[in-house]
Amino acid sequence: MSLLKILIFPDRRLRTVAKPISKIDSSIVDLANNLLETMYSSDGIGLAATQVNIHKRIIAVDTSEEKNRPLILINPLKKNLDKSKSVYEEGCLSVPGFYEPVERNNNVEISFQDVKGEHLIIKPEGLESVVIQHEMDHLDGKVFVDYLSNLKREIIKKKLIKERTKK
Ligand code: QAP
Ligand code: CO
Repeated sequence: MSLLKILIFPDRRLRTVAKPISKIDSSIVDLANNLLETMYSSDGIGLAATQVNIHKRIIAVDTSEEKNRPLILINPLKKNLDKSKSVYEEGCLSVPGFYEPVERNNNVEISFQDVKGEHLIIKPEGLESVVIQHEMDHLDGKVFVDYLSNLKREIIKKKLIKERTKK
């Protein structure tokens, strides 16, 4: 296993649209394990391959209290079951130090493949649903700050660029 380096907003590489995974082989299983290891070691609850500069459609999520319920979604697709939405304070390992409210769908169905290549469908609830939708956005080159006002996004951008030059 290995720790992967996480891209920080406004890195342009976060805007890349990831490609579907056609063959789930041992290199994809390795990638899944590395995403989980990187997520846990950074105290994250979700991480998309895009964030570690690997542009394949795979995300890691674990919203359990004990951090013992790893979830890997390969080629995830979302269906909105109705129009109801809720607001949640979101963060992101690619936007360290910032949490802002974002509105997302409540009732979604996610179809995906697991690391064994099995096709599954889940209806996530609460925080898990929010995190899955947030991570799926990364695969399309979207970051949660895109939902904020231009002013808020520009302030966050400026602060993160300043942080970067300090290192
Ligand atoms: C996405 O984000 C998420 O700023 C996953 O200093 C998170 O795991 C969606 C993190 C919350 C909805 C709600 C952020 C760790 C982790 C930070 C994360 C930080 C250290 C973010
Ligand atoms: Co994120």
